[in-house]
Amino acid sequence: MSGNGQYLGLDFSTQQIKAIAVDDSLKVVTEAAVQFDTDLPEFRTQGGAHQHDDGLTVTAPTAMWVKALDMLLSRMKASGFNFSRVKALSGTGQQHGSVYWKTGAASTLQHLQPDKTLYEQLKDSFSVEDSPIWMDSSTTAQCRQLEQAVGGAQKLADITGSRGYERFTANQIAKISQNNRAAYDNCERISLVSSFAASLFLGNYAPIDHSDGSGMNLLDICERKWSQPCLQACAPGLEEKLDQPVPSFENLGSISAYYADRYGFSPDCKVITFTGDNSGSLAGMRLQQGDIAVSLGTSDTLFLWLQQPRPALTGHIFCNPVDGHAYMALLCYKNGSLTREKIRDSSADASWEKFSQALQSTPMGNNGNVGIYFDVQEITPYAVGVHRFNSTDQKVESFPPAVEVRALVEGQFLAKRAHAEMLGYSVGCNTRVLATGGASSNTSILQVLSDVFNAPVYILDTANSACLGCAYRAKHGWLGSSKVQFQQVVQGAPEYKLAVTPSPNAKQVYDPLVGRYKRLEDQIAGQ
Ligand code: ADP
Ligand code: XUL
Repeated sequence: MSGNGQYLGLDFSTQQIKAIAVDDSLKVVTEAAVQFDTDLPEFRTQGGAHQHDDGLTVTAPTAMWVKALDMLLSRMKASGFNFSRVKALSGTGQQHGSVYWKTGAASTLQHLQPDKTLYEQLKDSFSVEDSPIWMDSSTTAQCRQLEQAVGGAQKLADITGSRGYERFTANQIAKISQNNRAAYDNCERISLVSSFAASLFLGNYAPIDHSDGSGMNLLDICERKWSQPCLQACAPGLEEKLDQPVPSFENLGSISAYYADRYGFSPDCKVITFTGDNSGSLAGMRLQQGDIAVSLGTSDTLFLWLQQPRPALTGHIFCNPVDGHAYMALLCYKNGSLTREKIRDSSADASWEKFSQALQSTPMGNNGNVGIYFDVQEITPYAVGVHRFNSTDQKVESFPPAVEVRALVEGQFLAKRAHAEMLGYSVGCNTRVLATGGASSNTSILQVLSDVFNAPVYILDTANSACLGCAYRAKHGWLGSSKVQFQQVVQGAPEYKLAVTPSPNAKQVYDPLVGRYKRLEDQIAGQ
């Protein structure tokens, strides 16, 4: 599997686009990025997005993403990157966002002229100029309509892996079809951000992949086909505008001649199906069955590899991006690092060191004291507020500082375990917890994580795991997904580091606490 070829991963994320190239041994050889707000100020985005006055609608200019790609590739060329060595490329996009290609745009894509930028040629190719993105929460009415049409929220989750969520694409498409019918009718193809980005490289419409397609409330995740009842409830003539979804590792064919002529790519460079950013991260973190990945960044996310999905009213099940028979679960928490910072400031003199000492000086299980700290409206579950309970489940107003710190961190990890178990996950003897994100540098926090899951915690230095994962996926797709498994392809990638192992008796303390935490959470979420 060695040689002198390279593989390129692209990431079309919320605030920037990035590229990472790896060589045949999966060593990173080049990184490049374009920041939307600062590199493309003419689009007037904040954090890559336009926040609308209703406080709910959030969009991003589609043509900005096109211009960003021109800039990214020009920068790489100017820095001397040799595109001719790239054997295959793949990529990710922020999930759920959608692109509306105007009637006739396919022809423009198929006849890209190398003496012009992509932006010059494609800027007028979209019937909706600003794409709805994942931060949007303006489609509650459409969510309820869709749930009702298929027989309720749990039924929609059983089919598509998630109940109706505002940011999910079906609800965004339904809103456009209801409120802006001319734009809907004048659109010949709807892409996700990921398949839109793949289309730019392919010079033709790229299909939506099963994994990112699972974030739409439209894909039947067991059949891996569009769900007819969901399509029909969403908007007229939708299947034609989506075309059929494909496995996330499919080789889509050679790159458009535009890139060979303009940047010196090999005409044989293959485009491997693009997917969602969380799916890309699963690949970048090289998650295996039994592993659990916890990202402790601005918000906390958790991914799982699942063999058997069990969709619930919280959390999401997606088709697995690297194995066509498996699934992944995703849980998203808004109250992550910012909440830990708040308690650090109020109970540990604004010092991570004191925060860590508080965790070390308090016992596992916190003498029965449990806390739920949702400073902002939480996604998992949909609840808000700070709630403290003593060992007899009585609500209390405050905890001593060290108890407060432990209650916060234990509560955050008990919540993750409880919700992961609801989605079909169970801690086994081979379970590894893979931690990443800013707070994974704190060993005391990792010790609580390890104890709550009764599993060793490993750390990864993968700030760009989604982008890197797509460089790995490009190699997998190029070698042929039917010939080699993804896990074999990434065998040589940099290893994880063991950070902590569970304390003796952790299982006895936390197994019963998970159920108790869930009961308390249900109590506050039902209020
Ligand atoms: P992003 O999601 O924006 O990529 P990062 O993964 O970089 O965020 O994480 C940033 C967060 O890491 C900060 O908000 C901070 O609270 C947290 N962090 C940094 N150092 C520590 C530490 N020693 N202990 C706990 N949390 C930390
Ligand atoms: C996942 C989600 C975000 C986006 C942007 O459901 O909405 O993680 O993918 O990163």
